[in-house]
Amino acid sequence: MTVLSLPRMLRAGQAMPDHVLACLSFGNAAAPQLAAGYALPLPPWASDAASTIEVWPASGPVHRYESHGYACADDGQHLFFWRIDASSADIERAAHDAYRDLRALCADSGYPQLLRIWNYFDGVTDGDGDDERYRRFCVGRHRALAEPGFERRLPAATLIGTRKPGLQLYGVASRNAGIQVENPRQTSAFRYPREYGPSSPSFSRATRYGDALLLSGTAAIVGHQTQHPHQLMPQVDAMLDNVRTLLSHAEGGPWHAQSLKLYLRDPAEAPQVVAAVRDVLGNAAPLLVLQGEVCRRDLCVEIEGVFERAVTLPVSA
Ligand code: 3EB
Repeated sequence: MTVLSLPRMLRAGQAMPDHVLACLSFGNAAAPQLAAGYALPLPPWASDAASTIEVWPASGPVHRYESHGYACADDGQHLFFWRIDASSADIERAAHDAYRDLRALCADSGYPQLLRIWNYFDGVTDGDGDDERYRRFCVGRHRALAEPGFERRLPAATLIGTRKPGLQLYGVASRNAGIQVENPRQTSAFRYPREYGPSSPSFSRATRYGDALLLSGTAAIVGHQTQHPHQLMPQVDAMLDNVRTLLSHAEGGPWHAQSLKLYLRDPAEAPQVVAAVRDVLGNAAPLLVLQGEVCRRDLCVEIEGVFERAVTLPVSA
């Protein structure tokens, strides 16, 4: 098993790794101009967060190229891919084409295993009933991915609404498969019932890969139902219960948080939410708070994270 160098949050001035697959900055004009740098339209909450970048270290020299409409970076072990579709007006089509091209990219590049994917686009909950943009996105994504057995190898994912138009998609693929993890407290998203749209959302709750557990965007959904609609702090508790359940259910633990991202509709609410997250997941991991919309109107908050297998230190005599 090759080891994935986990993404790290770096503050301005902190040393960069020698080789880098990608650097992500978050909605801030002041972000350093970096090679392999990508900007996400997600305003960070605090000024220290504004100078934070997410760095994906590479295991060695990086090959950069464009293929199938994606900007690609690979180090021989893992492939980082990135794409912006400026036109997201027909979001079903944009999603279909982006995922169709991603499948072709993964197959052709020798990195057939999708581990983790992030999806960001505007107006996620605009439109009513089956015309809602999130539901149209799910239809397009499902149409591009569906084939026998695909629900047993879905990547972990995040999907968040932005205010900037366009579909932005990035993630990482590998040569070796990860292990799909579902949450016993939640209906698998790919089995959500018809009331949530014509096609179910194609993602897993987490991917376990070597010493890493890549946790998908997790909200206050138990079974398939939103808990405490529109109520922030009760949703935070339900969301953290979901995370706790998944962490204890995923084999190979105990797992500890390595980096966390929290998405809030209203970042002014961050302090109390951050305190609740710290109570459950500890103080050690960097936690980035970003402004974004969860894909159900009644959901206020979502969390994602990278977790690592706890290392047992040898006891010195
Ligand atoms: C949920 O559990 C909340 O459609 O890719 C979280 C992560 C959510 C990913 C996606 C949706 C997605 O249904 C929303």
